[in-house]
Amino acid sequence: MQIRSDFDSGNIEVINAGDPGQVRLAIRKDFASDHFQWFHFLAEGLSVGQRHGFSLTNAAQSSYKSAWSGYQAVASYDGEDWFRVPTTFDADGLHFELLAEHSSARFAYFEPYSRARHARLLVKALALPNVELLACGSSLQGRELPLLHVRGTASAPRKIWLIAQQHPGEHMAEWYMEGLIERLYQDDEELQQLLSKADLYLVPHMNPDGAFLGNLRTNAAGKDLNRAWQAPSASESPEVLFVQQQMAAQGVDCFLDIHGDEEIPYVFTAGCEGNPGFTPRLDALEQEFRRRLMAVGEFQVEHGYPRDEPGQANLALACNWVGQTYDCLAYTVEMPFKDHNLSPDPRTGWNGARSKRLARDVLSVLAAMVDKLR
Ligand code: GEM
Ligand code: ZN
Repeated sequence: MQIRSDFDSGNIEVINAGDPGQVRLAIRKDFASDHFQWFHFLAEGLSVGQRHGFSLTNAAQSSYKSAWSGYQAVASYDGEDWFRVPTTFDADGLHFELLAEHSSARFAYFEPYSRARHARLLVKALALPNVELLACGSSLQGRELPLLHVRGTASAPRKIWLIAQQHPGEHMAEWYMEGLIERLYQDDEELQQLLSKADLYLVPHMNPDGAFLGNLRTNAAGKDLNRAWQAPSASESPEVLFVQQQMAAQGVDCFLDIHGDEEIPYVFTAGCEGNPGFTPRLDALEQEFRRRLMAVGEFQVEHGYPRDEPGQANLALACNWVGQTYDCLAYTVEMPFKDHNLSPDPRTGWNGARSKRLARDVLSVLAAMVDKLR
């Protein structure tokens, strides 16, 4: 059996692949960082009809080690259809198995969103008559950082920003952006309502270097971009610096930062309740957003991060920094690496398709709230 990870978002180290029933592997650390959790590899030379077992032997030392409990790895024979495989976790690592139906299979922490698919998504977006490439930043390793502008019809539009995948291993985030861009093709009544009052500013991927390198959390300088918003730098976090410069030039009336969460098996949001500038107006907007999203999509408010105490928010996080700086509705949207346990799908768990559907539902909520953003 051959194990490979020399490709876009690949991450694995082979310890011993001699026994196909017990292949011993390890997750490589993020580039220039001690974080690790994301994995993605290709196993070739499988014996069809035979059980193959894999162990990530260092999983118990990973960044979010408690998140492996209740988690199932994903596998795919064709790179398109991804499904969950029987998985257990103990002190010796994360163990998963596959009764092979083909001679090769990919395994990953979540359904990967590839650079090639990102390129196709941009072409699809820019084919729309009201979408332009407003600006293009550059990552540390020189990968493009496109900022798309979806022009509405208002003469003085509200400006709604969405950025995705600051944390490169959270691949559900660009799946979400694909769902949003595909919705723009539908041009339905809700979308017309939204675009009659607002323009959209989209950064489909904030951390292309980290994703290509197979990182979970950091960019090519080993920086967590979602801790860089108070003091971004050209040398260590140019991705954040670029977006802040564009925000200053365009303005912001609403902001969504799209992420994935390793631990909590639900879709949820984290808001700006701890910001010094948090007001009853923003609190009411946050509550209405959550109420409306619960009514239309896979979302809940019972499970999530602990709320920040008043004035105690970490303004180095994108959501808090943008909410404070622009006095606007700002949310971190979290999708699970596991499943949304209110509507579980045993075959796939949470996946790309459900991430895309969530984006459509959030657009419906924004359409209903656009008049209240200011
Ligand atoms: C999280 S955002 C954490 C927000 N926490 C509170 N209490 N508002 C991060 O960056 O750690 C997003 C993520 O990693 O997915
Ligand atoms: Zn994240």
